Amino acid sequence: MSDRLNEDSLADLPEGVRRPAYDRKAITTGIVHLGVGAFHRAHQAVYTDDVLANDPRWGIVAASLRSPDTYDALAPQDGLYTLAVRSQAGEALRVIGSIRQVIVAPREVEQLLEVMSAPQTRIVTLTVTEKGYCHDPATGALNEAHPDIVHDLEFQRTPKSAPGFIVEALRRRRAAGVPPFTVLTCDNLPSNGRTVKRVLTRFAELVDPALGRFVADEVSCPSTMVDRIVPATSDQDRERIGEALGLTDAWPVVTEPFTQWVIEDDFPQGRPAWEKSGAEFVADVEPYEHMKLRLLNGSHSTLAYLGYLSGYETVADTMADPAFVRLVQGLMDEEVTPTLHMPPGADLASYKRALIERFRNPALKHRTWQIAMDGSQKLPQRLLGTVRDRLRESAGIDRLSLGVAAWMRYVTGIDEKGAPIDVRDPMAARLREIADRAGGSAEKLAESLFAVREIFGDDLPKDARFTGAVKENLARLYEKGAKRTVAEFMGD
Ligand code: CS2
Repeated sequence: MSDRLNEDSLADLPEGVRRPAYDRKAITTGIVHLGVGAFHRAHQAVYTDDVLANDPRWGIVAASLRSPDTYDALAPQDGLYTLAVRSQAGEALRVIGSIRQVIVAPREVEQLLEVMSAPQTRIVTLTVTEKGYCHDPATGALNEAHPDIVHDLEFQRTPKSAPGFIVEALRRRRAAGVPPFTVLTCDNLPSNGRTVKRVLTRFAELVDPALGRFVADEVSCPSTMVDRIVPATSDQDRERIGEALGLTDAWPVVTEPFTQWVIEDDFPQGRPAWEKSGAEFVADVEPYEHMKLRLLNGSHSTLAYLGYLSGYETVADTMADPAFVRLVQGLMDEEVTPTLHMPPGADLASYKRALIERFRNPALKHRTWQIAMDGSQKLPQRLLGTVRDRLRESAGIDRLSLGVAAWMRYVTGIDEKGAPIDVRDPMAARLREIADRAGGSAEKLAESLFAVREIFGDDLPKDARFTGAVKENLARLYEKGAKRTVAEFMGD
């Protein structure tokens, strides 16, 4: 296996491997994507690959805002990579060609700004994860004290952050009389279009009030609900896929058969016909977004913290324990579903059934540790919004509060056997300090974590039903451990 996947070796691929159904030389750039991680490559880039077969205007220039790793893997492959769709039935391989070029933003700032400012770029898509928006997770407002935002406001022409790049490119377009691109966020934020619009408008306003008004009035930021489970690629994946291809692919992406993309149809400069590859265009994404964030991601985070603490490496391992299946089923049916307002015709029951199957998929090695990452940025939209709705109705939060308690136990950075946990979170240092000061007291730990306003807001720490339920569950986790707590969990 010496040869590398690239334009020249495409013809050598085994017959069963699907490849781009278009002439890659004929495509032009219509989309700039920020955050070229596995999720983008298993989701939006695939929908776009389908579209390119009929419309060559939507090629993607993809930028990584931090590390050169994706560039190093994909540049020698002419941007090509393999999508491996895995289930118990087997693995289907497909080479995706929609990414024309990868840019490493920190070392090619000007090149990225140029392509973002080009008139033919009509959409800027983003998957920069929750923390990439430099916002306050509890309120959704721009965090003006964020080091990258402070930097980007001082050095506007050489930004580092996603908001900094977007606003500088919009400023250039406005100055040149080029209409603004549409900003399409594909991250798991609540009301993600509105959140990104708020962040961008505020940033632009701080640069120049007139630019702030321009962003507010002229820039369209449709909301989207994106869904596909994409675990980090492992070395075994690389090896297995390389063998099947007969070629080396330095960074394939591995995913599940399920995929969904619901998008608000608001693209003043035009858009690809993504509906032809299965995307749904609707007038209001919010109900879908709530459904997905609260059912899928809320369950995922709950499984991740409790599963990790119980010693389970992957979501599928966690779901092989029937007590965890009961817990998530109860969480979804009893505590989340009553808070959702779905459009008529939406089939929640089959959505939830499918979720249980998706979580169980043993062909995906989705590590609990991976999902546990960045909890400070995820908890508000995954669990705490649901908690607020339940408290308003004086309804039970037994399982929701167990999920929150498990996060608290996790961010202490010490597992149930006394071994260190590698807690990855922009607030990790602060959370660790709080935990160290609490010294193993559930009461003190919970009290000090409730005081982190960016996560819990001003209201939740004052609600005794919430704080009481979390403390009780946290005490149980300390006393019995996660596995026994879940096994003995009875619910309301
Ligand atoms: C996961 C998500 O890592 C996580 O936090 O919950 O990435 C999840 O797999 C996707 O949102 C599924 O669409």
